[in-house]
Amino acid sequence: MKPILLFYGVPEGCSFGAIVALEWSGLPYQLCRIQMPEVVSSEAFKRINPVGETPSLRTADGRFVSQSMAILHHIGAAAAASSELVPAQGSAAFDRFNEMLAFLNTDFFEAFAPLWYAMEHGLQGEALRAATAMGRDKVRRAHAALERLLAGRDWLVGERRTAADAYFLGIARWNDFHQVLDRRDYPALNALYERLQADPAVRFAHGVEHGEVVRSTGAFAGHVELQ
Ligand SMILES: N[C@@H](CCC(=O)N[C@@H](CS)C(=O)NCC(=O)O)C(=O)O
Repeated sequence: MKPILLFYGVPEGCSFGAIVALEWSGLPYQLCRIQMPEVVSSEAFKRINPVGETPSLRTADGRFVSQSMAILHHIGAAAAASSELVPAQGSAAFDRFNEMLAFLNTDFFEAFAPLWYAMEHGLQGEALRAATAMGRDKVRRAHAALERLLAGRDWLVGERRTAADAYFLGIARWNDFHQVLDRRDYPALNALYERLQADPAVRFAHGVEHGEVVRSTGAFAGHVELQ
């Protein structure tokens, strides 16, 4: 058995939550840095994930798993049950976890898609205006929905953080890039965001993305090259 290996995308991709979840898991793991869009779309990386996206993960028994939801579930199942990264299958918390993760991975993630598309494809004129208006509207709606989903809760699922909270942060920070809204207008969402920002695993993941030398509070076993 080898350590889990996570292929994470930079800059500031949605792999962020998987790095945080690995830190929280206590599992030994390595990281492989994948530059977007150049390396993620290369033939070498498509041998790992034919879709050409990050995150991807090599499991301890050598299989490749892609898609954030599958990766976060894998980490949760491999970690000690006491980590509570993913609630026990069959529990009410498990249903809530999947509900939150699906919302984040579809509605919340996709809300930002027109804004990224406009930027990455250099849209101009009316096309730019249309994509920007659509993206800004979708981001506001997704934040309002998440604020309602969070009502009365400190964490997305229950009394404790789960892998869904880690994934949330990796997407929510995209607002800082596109400057759509003031997060403080969504108090429960903002409180979750700030609580997570203070977490040592989150600070570690930010440092890793920025290529800094940072101390793991989990069982990080270093970087490896794609080759
Ligand atoms: N459905 C996938 C989406 C993954 C995805 O879109 N990843 C982006 C980064 S957040 C990516 O790799 N994009 C390739 C690129 O930017 O060239 C998942 O949930 O993991």
